[in-house]
Amino acid sequence: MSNETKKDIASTSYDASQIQVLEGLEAVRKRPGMYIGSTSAMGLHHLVWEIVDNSIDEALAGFATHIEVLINPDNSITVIDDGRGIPVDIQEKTGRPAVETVFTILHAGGKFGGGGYKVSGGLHGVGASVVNALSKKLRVQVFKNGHIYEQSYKRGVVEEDLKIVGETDKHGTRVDFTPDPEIFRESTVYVFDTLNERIRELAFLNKGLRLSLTDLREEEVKEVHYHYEGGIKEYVSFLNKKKEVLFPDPVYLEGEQDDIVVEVAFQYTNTYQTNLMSFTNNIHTYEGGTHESGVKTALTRVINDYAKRQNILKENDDNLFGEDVREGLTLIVSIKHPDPQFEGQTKTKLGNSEARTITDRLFSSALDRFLSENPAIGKKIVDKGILAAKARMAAKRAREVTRKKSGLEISNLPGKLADCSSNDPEINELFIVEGDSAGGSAKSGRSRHFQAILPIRGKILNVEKASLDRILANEEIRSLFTAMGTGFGSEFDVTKARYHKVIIMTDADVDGAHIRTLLITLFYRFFRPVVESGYLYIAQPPLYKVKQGKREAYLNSDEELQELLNEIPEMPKPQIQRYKGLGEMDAHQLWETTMDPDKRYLLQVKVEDAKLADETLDMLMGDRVEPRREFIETNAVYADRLDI
Ligand code: TTJ
Repeated sequence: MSNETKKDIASTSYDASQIQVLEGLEAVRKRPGMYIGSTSAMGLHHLVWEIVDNSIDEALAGFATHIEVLINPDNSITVIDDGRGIPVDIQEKTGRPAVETVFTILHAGGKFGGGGYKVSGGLHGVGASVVNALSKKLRVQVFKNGHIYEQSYKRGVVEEDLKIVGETDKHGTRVDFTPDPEIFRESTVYVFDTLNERIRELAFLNKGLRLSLTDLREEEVKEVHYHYEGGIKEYVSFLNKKKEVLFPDPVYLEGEQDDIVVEVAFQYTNTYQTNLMSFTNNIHTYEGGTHESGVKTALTRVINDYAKRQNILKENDDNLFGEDVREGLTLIVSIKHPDPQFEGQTKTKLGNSEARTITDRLFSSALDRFLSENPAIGKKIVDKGILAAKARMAAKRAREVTRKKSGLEISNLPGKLADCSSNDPEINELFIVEGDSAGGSAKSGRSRHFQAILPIRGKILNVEKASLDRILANEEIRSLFTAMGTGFGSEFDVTKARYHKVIIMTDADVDGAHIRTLLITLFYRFFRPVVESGYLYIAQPPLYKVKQGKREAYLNSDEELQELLNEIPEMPKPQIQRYKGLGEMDAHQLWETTMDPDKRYLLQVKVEDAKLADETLDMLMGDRVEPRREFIETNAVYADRLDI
């Protein structure tokens, strides 16, 4: 081939790749959402993960051991790793340095090095060129072969050729980028906590890897370092930190087959909740998938086999269900797969069928060995599963009874319920009232047509501590379930709700607040769709009544009272009555101040509020005394108006 022809080919391919670059850039900047999900705060943070994922890949390949992320004072981001450094040699196909291609050609991310586990092939997995296109400025430095190579870009466009700017004995890659405010119009301000949480998770998921985050925006520099030799085993301990555990050390196992690495860590708590998380190549597979179902099947099978072998379950006993052996379980399964297939609504469900077989096999044999070697723990786990099975069967019986009795016939409704006469859930309201005397006032004060009253007595069962069968045996709770008409557990149906406003009406004191927290938790746990539909409310009974001559007013807070007292004349002397409980109001007062839709003020309970109540209760009523005492000590001043 003549020299001239060679040059021709080179320049042709150069032009071609230039066109490819510009077209790619334009596509990304025109529809950024297609590449990074959105241009909101989510998309802004996504840029960091696109870059960090490349360093994680280099760590998974066994070369990088440290990854540093900096939030600079101007909200630009720096990511540094100590890997091999992105290749700088000229590629035959493009005639450009490989590193330039990484930052300018769409989807070029995974092409170098081949093989290995690529995080950057995952969720969005669009690579560094997208970050580059969406950055006002980006600079890459490669520390390699004794040199520091550097190239800069503006909105994805190369400024000048890759050049050597210094000498070094280090190896690694550093990227500095400033998100483009023309793209991220909502905000270009990074949130420390958002970055921090994912970086900590990445440290848990990649044992031995050192990750740090430094926030240089404030005078007082914030810096966190993560390094977990135990990986997901430490993650499980972290998740169970505030819970009482069945055995002190989480079980951890690791195995590899056909280039698929499987890690599982688990530990039982004495709660009734299950916390099972799965990951594939560091991506949280929220929708589960084959690795998750492999673990679940194995867990159920191995525990049942063990229970029968040890004669804890008798030959003819029913097997424990999956849900039984998962009660109280905190488990993480994390796999690394060279070619993951993500499916499902949000592409967070693993589809590879071989992942099921491998996870099942590896986990089965490890769990089997663990149980054989630790019979005392094995017994505890089986016993807990048997209790859960009993609760499940009790719940089923209870459900059958409620089903038989269900329907909207008044005769089947709980005796204590004073139902309304309307059959229209849209206008119907259920007041859950603490105490019989307040219940009495509410019954006589209400508008019978659309307002129903359910009085409950004392402190209802704490649903956090109680097991399912006790919850269902509790009379107060059963009447609530029946009154609501929604059914229970897997048969729950929010469209059957008999009231679209459920109003918790308790005293404005600490006990009232506690009962309210319990009720909200109950709804959060067992009627969550009711909360999600916005049907749950809190009544606001007044704290004070002020009377001056013939005029009177009801006030809901100390501030309102003070305001009123400042406004009205000093004479005649106003009479101030402080309501300690609903019982102190007569039927008419209760209607006027708290129940009359025209005058009352209701607080709608949002799912986040309910979640908070749930967590508060978890802490206040859980087994561990220490956090509870801390809470009460630090909140002692507010105890009088402990609120949610
Ligand atoms: C690929 O295979 C040959 C040796 O280098 C491998 C590589 O590309 N390693 C690598 C890339 N380490 N770190 C990166 C990287 C780091 C950042 C911060 C950003 C990007 C896009 C890549």
